Amino acid sequence: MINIKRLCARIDELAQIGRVEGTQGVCRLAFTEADQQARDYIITQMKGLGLRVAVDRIGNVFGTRPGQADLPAVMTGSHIDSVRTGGRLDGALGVLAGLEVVEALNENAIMTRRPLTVAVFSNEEGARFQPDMMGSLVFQGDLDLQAALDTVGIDGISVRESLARIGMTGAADTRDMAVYGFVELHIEQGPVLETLGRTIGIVEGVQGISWTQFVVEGTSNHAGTTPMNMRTDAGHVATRIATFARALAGELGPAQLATVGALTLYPNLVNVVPSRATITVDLRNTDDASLSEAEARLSEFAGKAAAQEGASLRQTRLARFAPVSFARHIMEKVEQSAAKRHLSTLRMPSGAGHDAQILARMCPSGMIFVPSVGGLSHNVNEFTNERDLDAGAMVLFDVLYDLAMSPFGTPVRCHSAPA
Ligand code: HGY
Ligand code: MN
Ligand code: MN
Repeated sequence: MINIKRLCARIDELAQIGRVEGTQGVCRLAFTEADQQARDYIITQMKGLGLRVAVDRIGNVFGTRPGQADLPAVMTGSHIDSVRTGGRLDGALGVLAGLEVVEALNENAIMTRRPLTVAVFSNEEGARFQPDMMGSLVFQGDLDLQAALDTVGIDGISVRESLARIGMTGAADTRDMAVYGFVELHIEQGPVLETLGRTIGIVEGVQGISWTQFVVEGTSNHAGTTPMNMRTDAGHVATRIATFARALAGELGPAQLATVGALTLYPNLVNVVPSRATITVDLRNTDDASLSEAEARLSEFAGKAAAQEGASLRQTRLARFAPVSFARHIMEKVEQSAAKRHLSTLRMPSGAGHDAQILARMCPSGMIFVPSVGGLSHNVNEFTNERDLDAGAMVLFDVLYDLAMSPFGTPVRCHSAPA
């Protein structure tokens, strides 16, 4: 049913929007022109497939194919925003494979019992505006729309202002959209499937995520005339925090990850002792208690390092997600489809955050992974070979079809209902 050439053609077309010159990668930071152009491309594709399109006030896009019965829809999808050095598949694969499933159903004149919705969630990456998974959090209900719109990004502009600048004028109120189940196809973004020679990842859940920003305020001074014992060097404090975070991951064992992704100094000049340093630390762990221990130790160390230097310190939690487990019956459907298609599988956790972990708060959710060549992602050279893309899309078709033909299933909580 899946036409892999057609799917790859859409992946190529979408990858032209925000393409990083001279590479296969993309830069489509959330709520930028490129992000909006990508949104417009998907909406055009959805309309071409006969889907009923709704765009909500944070820019989430929902394309719905009607079913025989007016029941809660089965939903698939992902995101089209990217990091600055993004690959062409991160998020895009999940959205475009969802459209491919719709086209395959159209071509074969199959009417599923339940409606099928393909979703594009805004600002999954959280690279420009934190937290990540912002669009799906607003849809699910755990992030207030106005709070999201008021969020100021790393470039000092609010989400509201950015949406106005790109002319994104979604107005649909999707708070009561009931979802029967959510399944997201995504590249693994890590080395595990490739290393073990498996094709399909049966994702058991998503590890916990903690993002913290530290702002250290010291005193700018002359690099040549200021004795070492008379400095309040914000940069020195920040680099100690970075070194501690790395050592902490080593001490807490292989499940603990620590990344310093952003570090800016002010005035950032060769001969000036920095007066301000801004540093972010991304901590992840499959175990929530260990993640909390890592957060506490990092925070304590940062406070001590700043005090020893006579500097002030401001800590801001930019994102915090507890580990999430996916629905057993969806994992089983992924496993059954892969077995029927003689595809090798591996049950595994997700290292990366995904919209599916937010949808899991409101309906049974699951994910399908396909291998990333070299384990590369958040890198313009991100790549998955066509055979694996085809396998992932076929398994997605099977699972969505199975769910969409199901008349039964656990009642889903519309997020506007009490938790
Ligand atoms: O950070 C993440 O894990 C995801 O790519 N937003
Ligand atoms: Mn992603
Ligand atoms: Mn990503």
